[in-house]
Amino acid sequence: TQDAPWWTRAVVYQVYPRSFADSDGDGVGDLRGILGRLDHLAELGVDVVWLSPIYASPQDDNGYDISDYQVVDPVFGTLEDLDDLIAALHARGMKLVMDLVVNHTSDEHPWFLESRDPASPRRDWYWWRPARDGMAAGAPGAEPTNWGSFFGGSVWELDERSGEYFLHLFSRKQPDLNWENPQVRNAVYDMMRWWLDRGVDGFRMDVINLISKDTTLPDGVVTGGLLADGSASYVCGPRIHEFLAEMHQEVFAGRPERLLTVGEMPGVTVEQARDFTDPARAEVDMVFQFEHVGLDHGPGGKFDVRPLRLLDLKASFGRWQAGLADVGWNSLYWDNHDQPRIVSRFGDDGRYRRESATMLATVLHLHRGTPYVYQGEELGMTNAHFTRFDQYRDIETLNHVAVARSVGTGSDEDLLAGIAAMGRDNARTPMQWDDSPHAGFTTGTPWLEVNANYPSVNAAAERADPGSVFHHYRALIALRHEDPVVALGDFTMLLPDHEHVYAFTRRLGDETLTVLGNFSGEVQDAALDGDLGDLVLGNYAGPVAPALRPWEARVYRGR
Ligand code: ISL
Repeated sequence: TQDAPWWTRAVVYQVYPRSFADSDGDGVGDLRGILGRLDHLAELGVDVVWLSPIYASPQDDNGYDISDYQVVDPVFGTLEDLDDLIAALHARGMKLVMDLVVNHTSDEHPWFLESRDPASPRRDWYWWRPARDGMAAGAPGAEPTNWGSFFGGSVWELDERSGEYFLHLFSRKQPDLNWENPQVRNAVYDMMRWWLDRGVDGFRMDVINLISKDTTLPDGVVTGGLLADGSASYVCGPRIHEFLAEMHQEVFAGRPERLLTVGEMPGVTVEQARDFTDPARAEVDMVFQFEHVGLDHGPGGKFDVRPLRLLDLKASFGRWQAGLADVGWNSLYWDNHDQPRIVSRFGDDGRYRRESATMLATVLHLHRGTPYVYQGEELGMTNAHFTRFDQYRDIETLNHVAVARSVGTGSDEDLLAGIAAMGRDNARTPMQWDDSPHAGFTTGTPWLEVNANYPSVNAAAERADPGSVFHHYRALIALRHEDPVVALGDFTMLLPDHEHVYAFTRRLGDETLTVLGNFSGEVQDAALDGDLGDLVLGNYAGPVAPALRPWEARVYRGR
């Protein structure tokens, strides 16, 4: 167990800089704001900070549309601020992982601006295609393929200048880079080496399994509506393993320090993830998979919400634990800047907010894999509970509403219910530091409304209460640091058919941890045979009852 990589014992904390802490009163979080809050992270005990994009950007998708990879956007500060952040984290024994967004750039990146000229040597750096055979550019249905984009509408945008279309899997301001071109790949690798030389400790790679496309660009099958799902042509495309192995070789191999790489991979299967994270193949250390965050999506997609069935969650996590048991490694997450708040989603953000948030944390963190905590999750922050369209800012949500209205599906009431449950702004409301105006996030006007519950749900209150969500996260992180069974023990699912209780063991040598979580607001019997040992962690005070109380979590250690 001594030679297992350091990140098996580590917990990563994601900072979404726009919403973390604002030092200059412009209503948008910034790097100096983060620097002022490092005590919070140190007290929590996390090992790594993953910083969402702070690069120069028109902010069409809050920084996931980059116009210069080597410049810090003035809204977040300066390169000097970032150097200071790296140094301050390192001084406290923490690492910094940067977001790497290289499936696409901004349409305002100089590479794309040059590429718009058909005679430019950079023309081939993006995916330019003429209108469909025999059709006039701009005519309805003349797009080179019938694929729909992640953010609504076609993936193709016509550029009047050349009369050709460019591909964008996300917004029209996020043109896809052409990874077939070796110059593109080398430019990306140069940029990555430049950041590593500056002292960053790894990368979280945005939609990295979408970078290789089927170059024949075939139409997809239209199932409902006008546009098709083109994902078969770009999810884990033909050259994806080759590109990631090349990146590893060019950027990471031979570096003296052991870095951390995590690939965000929508649509990845467990079999594919095993290959991506097999150390012998040297591609990435771990991936973010999406199965468990799709379990409450209906046939109409993410905004067509249905209740979670616990058996589906167990089946899914169980397969990932088994599939990556001997080869590869899991990442573990409930929340990030794209997902609704877990306590509102799979827990109870009212009466049992504290209990359900701590139960969900316990179950997740004690799986085998590296846990990720998204800012505010450690406080039990909830969904925004917005009631009006004009409270939302996210491009995905706004485009979804526009598309639904243009095709006339759904009442306003249904639309509001869908985005209130699933919209990405739920995760993006400002961090709740204390009960002062705007939750202590800013002295100005926050770019997105602060959650109305900040007077009671905030970091100051959580830190002052030993039974809080915050102190439970601290205890879970400390347990991972202290007890090797958490990092490296084998996983066995128990009670796979119980509809409300999640139960499993972790075993290493002669030690066994047994974890129980009640996924309901009712008392549940979870009869497990034998002596489970000592209770090492729970989320209820006082004597242990025979049955599990609402949203109760227990961790036993036996030998
Ligand atoms: O949240 C989603 C929409 O339902 C996902 O499809 C999300 O767009 C996908 O996980 C990719 O996310 C990443 O790339 C996007 C960016 O908008 C997200 O914030 C980022 O995490 C494009 O760069």
